[in-house]
Amino acid sequence: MSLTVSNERFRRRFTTFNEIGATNRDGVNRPSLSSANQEARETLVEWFEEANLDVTVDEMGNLFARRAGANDALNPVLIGSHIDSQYNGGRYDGVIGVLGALEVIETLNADGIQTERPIEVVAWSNEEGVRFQPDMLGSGVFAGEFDLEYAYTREDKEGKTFGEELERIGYKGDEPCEPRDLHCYFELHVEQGPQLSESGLSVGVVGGVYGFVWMNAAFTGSADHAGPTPMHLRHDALVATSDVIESVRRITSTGGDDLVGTVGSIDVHPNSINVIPERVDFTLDFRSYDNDIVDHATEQIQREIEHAANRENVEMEYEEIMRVDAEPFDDECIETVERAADAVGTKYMRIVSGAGHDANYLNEICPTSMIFVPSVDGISHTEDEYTEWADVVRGADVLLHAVLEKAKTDGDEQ
Ligand code: HGY
Ligand code: MN
Ligand code: MN
Repeated sequence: MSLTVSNERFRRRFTTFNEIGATNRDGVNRPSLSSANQEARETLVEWFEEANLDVTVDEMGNLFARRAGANDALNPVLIGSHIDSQYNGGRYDGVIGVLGALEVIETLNADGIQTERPIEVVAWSNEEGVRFQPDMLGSGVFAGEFDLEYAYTREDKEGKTFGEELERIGYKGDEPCEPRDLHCYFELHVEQGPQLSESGLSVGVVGGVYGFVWMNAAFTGSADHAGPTPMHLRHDALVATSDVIESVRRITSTGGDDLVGTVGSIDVHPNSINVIPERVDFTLDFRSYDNDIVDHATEQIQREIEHAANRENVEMEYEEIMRVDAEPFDDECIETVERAADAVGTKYMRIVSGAGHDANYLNEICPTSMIFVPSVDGISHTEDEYTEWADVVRGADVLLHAVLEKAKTDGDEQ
């Protein structure tokens, strides 16, 4: 029987951790840098220290916990994910990747296994991008995609900045947040889509992540009385917005088989039943594994915004807040995950991720791959997100064996 993680210890930690910020519908509410996120960080640091890991906090609040290797000068194997959540999100998204990585360490400790290479567990800041856009901000600064000042000035809807909130919760660390030598990066995560659930398989070996673009857009018309104002005199920001929302479906229906588009957030001002909407702010999210398809959809939606503004004679604004390219993960790391799945004795399928992950950015600075476990009915980013516990444990076992393969060295590798 190959080495396996402790089901009991892992489940106990998962249950305890998800009591933090728990909602009354079995979800969690631990948005980035919230007090619940602070409590989650404190719990994680406590568990890292109990596992005799050397904990560091970097300038973006990314948490690193290091286990020395026999040859500690070698580049580390990095494993982890994120612990910030959606507003009223699921208990598995991100969490199983961080607690699964910690469970790998606990298993090595319990079995007295000394790896050649050091191993580091990471919990990235601000992966979800719901409170502070863009998403994957902590790993993005670490990989050199965004500079620190840009990240610190990102504001939430109440005008609070990322830097202030990081300071407030006490996780604005001194460790530089910048690229450094890593041997490789693995991330265990729930699939958040229907493929594994439909296939009946427990493990997805992730070959890459969709490229995607996020945009903020706004229309400004004229507020006026909903009663006496004749229709031909109106400049209704919400009518222009509804034209654009309708065009998202038109673009995705013709833009490419895997193209998806979403308007997820919309704010209407003054949002009053008998006032013609003066201003509407809304977001756009387009994704595909083909970068040209994402670029084409971006051009099309910009045209739709311009046409809608002209038709309704309102002012328009839009800005691209992030664009990450689809890039295949490292073949060697992918094959390591496949061998690890074989070692665990579980069937798997190759899969591409429609959801963004910190691995998108790690893939730019070191060999990277991911391990997926099924989301029941593909549901995620809601309190109904669910994964069978046996699948979570199997995913952690695959992570354990991928780490064991990569953390030993043959000869003079660095
Ligand atoms: O948007 C995403 O795919 C991720 O949850 N940040
Ligand atoms: Mn996630
Ligand atoms: Mn997510």
